[in-house]
Amino acid sequence: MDLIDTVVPDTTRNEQISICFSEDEIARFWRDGYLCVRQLATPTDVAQMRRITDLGLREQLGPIEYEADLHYPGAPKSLDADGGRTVRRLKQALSRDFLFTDLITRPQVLGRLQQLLGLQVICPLAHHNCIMTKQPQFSSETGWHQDIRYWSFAKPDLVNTWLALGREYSANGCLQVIPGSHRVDFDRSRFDAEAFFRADLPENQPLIQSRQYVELEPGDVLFFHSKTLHAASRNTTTESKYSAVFTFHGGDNYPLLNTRSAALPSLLLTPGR
Ligand SMILES: O=C(O)CCC(=O)C(=O)O
Repeated sequence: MDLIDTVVPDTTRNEQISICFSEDEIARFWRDGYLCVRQLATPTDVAQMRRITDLGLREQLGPIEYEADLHYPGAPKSLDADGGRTVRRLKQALSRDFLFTDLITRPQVLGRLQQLLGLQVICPLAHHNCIMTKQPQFSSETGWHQDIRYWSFAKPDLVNTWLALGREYSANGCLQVIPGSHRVDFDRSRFDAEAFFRADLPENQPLIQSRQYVELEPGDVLFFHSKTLHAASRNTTTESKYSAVFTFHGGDNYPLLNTRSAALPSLLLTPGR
């Protein structure tokens, strides 16, 4: 197995990034349910995270979620089928290298999360905390959903960060989001049995047509609310797409006992460097 080089933090670029959102950016986040910050991670961060990802994929270092586990459209039918070992997520990213903790506790990230969630920011290890991979041949299509559908918290107010480790654009399955959808109180009937927002319902069409493709460059971070409807298509290019994804909530929120959200501990974030 390869050893990964010790990380030498490179702050040359991201120190130029402000440590907080402007008032206008905060207003836009709450209006739209998402906001991108460009170049929040440095090229050195991105290169090192890609090395960690390559190693995890090459050595199949668990815990791993395979495309075949989820049966989304386009996924291999089973782990034994052609492409059955196509990885969807390298889980527990925070345990794979300290660099991920370093990144989320930097003032440029933690400061922004505090503006959205309050002074105490908590990162549940049970959700996201992964490197998502979208591989050309066997990637799948993720239908419209709110992340809160998977989770059980006292309040549905969590914020995700999605860090691009390469270019993300429509052909390789970048995220698509529906602005303002986190503010809508949807009737349950607008979702299917698996809590996907139904693309076949006429009443859902206006919202789906208002979708925005979130194009990202390496090092860009998308902040989005756990109720923001989002989806992604397959990767139709010849290159894999990698993104490091984490979720956070404030100190006034907590996972409900005996649920998957409480199955692992959480990290209370304190400022790093
Ligand atoms: O990249 C994708 O397919 C979307 C992933 C996603 O939204 C999720 O797993 O919650």
